[in-house]
Amino acid sequence: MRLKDGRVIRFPAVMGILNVTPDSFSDGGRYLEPDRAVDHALAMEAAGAAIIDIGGESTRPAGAAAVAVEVELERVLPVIEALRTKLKAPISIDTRRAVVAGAALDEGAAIINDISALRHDRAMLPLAAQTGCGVVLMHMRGGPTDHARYARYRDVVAEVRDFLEGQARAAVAAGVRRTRIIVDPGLGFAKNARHNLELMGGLSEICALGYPVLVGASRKRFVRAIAGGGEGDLLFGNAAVNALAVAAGASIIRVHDPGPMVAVLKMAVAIAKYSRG
Ligand code: HH2
Repeated sequence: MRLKDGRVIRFPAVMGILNVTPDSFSDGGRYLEPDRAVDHALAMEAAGAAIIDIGGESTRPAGAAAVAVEVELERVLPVIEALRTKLKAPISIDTRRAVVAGAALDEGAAIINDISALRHDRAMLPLAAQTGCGVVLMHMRGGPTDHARYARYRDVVAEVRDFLEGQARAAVAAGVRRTRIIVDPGLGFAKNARHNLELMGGLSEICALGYPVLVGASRKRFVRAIAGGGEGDLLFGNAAVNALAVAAGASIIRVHDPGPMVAVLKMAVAIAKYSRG
């Protein structure tokens, strides 16, 4: 994907997660201090992450507390500003708020990663269109605190695919470039473990939409439930999800631990070249 500033992200790629929050479910509190956050972003880039995804609001299902917009800005902006001259990899800003996204883009972020697929804040769609940034459209129902309630589908793969297609079309109609859109089935957001597995099993149908697909399974509850909660169990559980995602045609895997997942991606890509399916 060619970004507005000319930088190119080669797919499939690893997106490294940087949660500048006190309460994210797996790394909350660890990178709240800007220097530590900056060091971690640089370490993830050195480990092979091609995108650094920075978020200042936790979306963990267990009653994630809504964060004031000022707090979200105070968390992410100093980090993005400090990374401006240090980081080569593009930054995506993980937010549902146009004020935060706009400020992050001004500081040099190149992609908006919006778990509400630009629906939460009406100013998000025009912002994305006007700035020419990349956009991640993720499927979710409800909001961060109540999405579990909406985990009901007749055919989760078809419904998620149709939603993503509709949101991508709406974004294009509003002026977002088709070539800057990434879609994401939103594993764990208004989905139970079975829904997540069905989405993984049907991922190639979502890839068939023709947009790069992002898969974010890292350390999520369904991986814990199936692979086990120990450090090794989670890592290898995630590795399996990411390898299968790449085999199915995913373009971006969103991970907390880029080092091992870059190795997983390289192996999956090498095999995919010889796929007969
Ligand atoms: N998952 C989380 C947050 N943002 N964005 C996209 N596009 N896809 C995802 O699957 C996704 C996301 C939740 O994970 P994490 O960032 O680790 O935790 P928290 O939201 O608690 O900060």
